[in-house]
Amino acid sequence: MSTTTKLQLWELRAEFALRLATLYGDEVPVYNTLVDVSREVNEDFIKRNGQDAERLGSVERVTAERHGAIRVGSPRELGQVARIFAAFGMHAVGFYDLRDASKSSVPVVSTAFRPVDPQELAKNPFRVFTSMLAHDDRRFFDKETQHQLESFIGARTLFPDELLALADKSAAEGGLDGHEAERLLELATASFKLSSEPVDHDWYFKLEAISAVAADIGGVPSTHINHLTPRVLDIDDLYARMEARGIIMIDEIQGPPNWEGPDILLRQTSFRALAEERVFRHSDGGIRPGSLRVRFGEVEQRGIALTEKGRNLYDSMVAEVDTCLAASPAGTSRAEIAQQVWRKHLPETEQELALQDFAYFTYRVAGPAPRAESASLRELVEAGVLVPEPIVYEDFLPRSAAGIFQSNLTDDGSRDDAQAGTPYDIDRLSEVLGRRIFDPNELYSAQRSESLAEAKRALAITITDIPCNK
Ligand code: OOG
Ligand code: NI
Repeated sequence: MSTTTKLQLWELRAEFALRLATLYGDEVPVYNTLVDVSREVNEDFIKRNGQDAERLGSVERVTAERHGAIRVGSPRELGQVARIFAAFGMHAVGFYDLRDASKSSVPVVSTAFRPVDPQELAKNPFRVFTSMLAHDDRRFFDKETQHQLESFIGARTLFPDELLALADKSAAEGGLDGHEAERLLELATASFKLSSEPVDHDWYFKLEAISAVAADIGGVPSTHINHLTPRVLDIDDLYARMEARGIIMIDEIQGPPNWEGPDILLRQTSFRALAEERVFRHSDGGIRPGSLRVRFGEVEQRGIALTEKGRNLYDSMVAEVDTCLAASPAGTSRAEIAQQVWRKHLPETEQELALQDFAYFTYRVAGPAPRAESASLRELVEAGVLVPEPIVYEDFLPRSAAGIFQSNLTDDGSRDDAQAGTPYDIDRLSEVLGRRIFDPNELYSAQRSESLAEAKRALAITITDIPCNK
């Protein structure tokens, strides 16, 4: 890397994603298989679908696209993570409470760090789902364990001061010069490498009995990249090809079903990675090798972002699928029921998703303005004057996230629901971070409003029913 040119935030982000991929591929070789198969799936999809294949993102973007996941132990650590990601132009978006989204013991609250600007997303959309252990939640941890967690986590250093200082500089100056950029990338990547330091055996397994996720976060001296997820254009095809290679996937694809209408939100599936060797320190003072199986492979297919109205519909459809499935004979496939529910409620075309305000679109001017002072959005779209272009869902789904956490646990752990949980929401987590967490719907909705305002100006017309809800 040249030492004179300044690297912009997006260039640093793209390079960071690449370096983490190399690191993760070395640590978890099956990840490389996943990436190879994803590439094959995408190439074949593009051959089959031509131009249409790029409707939800350019081939370049989708091929390079990854999300990672990390887990940290305290507000202090989460605050540091926010500083590091800001160095790569990634900001906290959305709040996910996985404590209530899962029946087993997943004592974390989460956000995702990602670019927020559409141009930045187009350049490189790297995002990292980031969870913080809710060590003060009595449903999971008694007072003694809480204090032990606080002192264990309080005593470790995940991120060196040099990294934090470089990160602040990059965020403040919109990038770094070659030499400093190299150092930032080196230190940031190394912070997410699996540590070879011995793990305290008794402490780790005490936590694991409560929650494997808690042990993975608070039972080890450092953090690590937990998975890295490529994006595919056809996740059913990916699923079949991975199984054909003998890789056992979780039972189902999470999120919306495969159906003939538009893809919405996010579909994901995963598989457990192999056991990894770790060194344990035992109570007799001995240091002996053992293994842990905490990391995994995940893949995703992204669809269109839903408005609040669309999201409410989605949530009610998911509930309907659950009810139907519970009332169906054993062995009935969820996917089949979901398809039926989708066909019953969801518009089958992008145009109707847009016009009924279920999903977010931008609007491209494609024809001359009508000879009228005003027209409705429907009239303009039906006349081909405006063409809706889908806005891709850039975020996550709490139920799928909980499912991914859960499917990779060996057991449910323990929780005591008679206790009150610590109240966390987007505002409280923003305070922890020391910066505001963006509301994803505000971002999508602003993108839509801007494009409609531009269309209005270009056509010099009043659009009578501009959607303004989130
Ligand atoms: C994060 C799980 C959530 C997703 O894609 O929904 C996630 C974790 O395992 O730490 O990555
Ligand atoms: Ni994930």
